[in-house]
Amino acid sequence: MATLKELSTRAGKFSGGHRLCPGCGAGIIVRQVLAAAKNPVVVACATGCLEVSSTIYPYTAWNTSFIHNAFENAAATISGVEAAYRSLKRRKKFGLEDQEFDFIAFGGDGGTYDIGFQSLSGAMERGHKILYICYDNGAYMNTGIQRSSATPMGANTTTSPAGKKIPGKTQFKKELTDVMAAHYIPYVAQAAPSNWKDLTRKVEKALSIDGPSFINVLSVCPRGWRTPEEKGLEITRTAIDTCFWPLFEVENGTDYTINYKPKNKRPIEEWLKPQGRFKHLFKPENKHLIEKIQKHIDNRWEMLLRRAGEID
Ligand SMILES: Cc1ncc(C[n+]2csc(CCOP(=O)(O)OP(=O)(O)O)c2C)c(N)n1
Ligand code: SF4
Repeated sequence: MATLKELSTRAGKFSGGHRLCPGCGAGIIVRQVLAAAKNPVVVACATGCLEVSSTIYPYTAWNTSFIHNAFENAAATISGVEAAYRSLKRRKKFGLEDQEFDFIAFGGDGGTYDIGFQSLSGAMERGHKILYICYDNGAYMNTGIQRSSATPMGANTTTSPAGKKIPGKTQFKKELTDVMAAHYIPYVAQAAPSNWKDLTRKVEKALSIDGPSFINVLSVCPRGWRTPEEKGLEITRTAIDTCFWPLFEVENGTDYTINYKPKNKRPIEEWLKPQGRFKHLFKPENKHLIEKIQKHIDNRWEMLLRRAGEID
């Protein structure tokens, strides 16, 4: 793994001065991901908070090549760029035969789990040498906190408003990391910026593979989660310690590894409590929902442990 010194020299690929909210996870994730890339990077970015806040004309926070495309096709765009690069390299055009690039797409959960899913699935299945990073903040934050298929059960969003009719979102979150593993691509992982060494190692591994890779990264959104802006990484750690967001990787679709096993798995209340979007769950009439969420988390954690061969 690159040393801290090396990482710090590469950190300038995404500069400060962008207009993401204070405490937003997306900027922290992009800096960590780009620092882990040792080659020049070509980025494609789906519409969303990351893109609109970092590319306000005539300014840009990206010291990389950068393509903004439609909301739904970051993966298609970056796979086209990669294919064009391979073709030019083969034909020895523009001196590209001596130059390596890393091709990375970024998308929020709306642009990845939902609207960009078909282009992501297609690009992965075709086998391009690209890395897709989803920064998952669990809602369409940029357009006003609408629920996505990544929104956790019980979350209060503008399209799953907690009130008399419903107690927040009624469905469990789609587990996209597992869905991506089911593409049987070389490398899929789940990570978080609080565990930066783990994230850095995963990005390095993904970029070293001659084929497609996908990393799903938990991204705090103080505005949508209704959390204090300085508490982001602490809350992210709680997601990992409660097993709401396990850190794991999957090679070639079947080879699961758990990268972090909490010594004492914390109760899911500790993840829900600090977030205003789950406030209503702590009313007596919603107690059963917390129990339901806990059961779901426990089952899922057990399933992961089983897949990783940690239990029978
Ligand atoms: C096809 C299409 N539908 C809707 C929009 C409007 N839109 C722009 S950003 C956005 C939300 C993005 O959410 P997400 O991908 O989760 O990223 P975040 O804003 O949370 O970072 C939406 C709905 C659009 N640009 N294109
Ligand atoms: S709304 Fe959320 S995701 Fe968007 S910039 Fe602000 S903190 Fe980041």
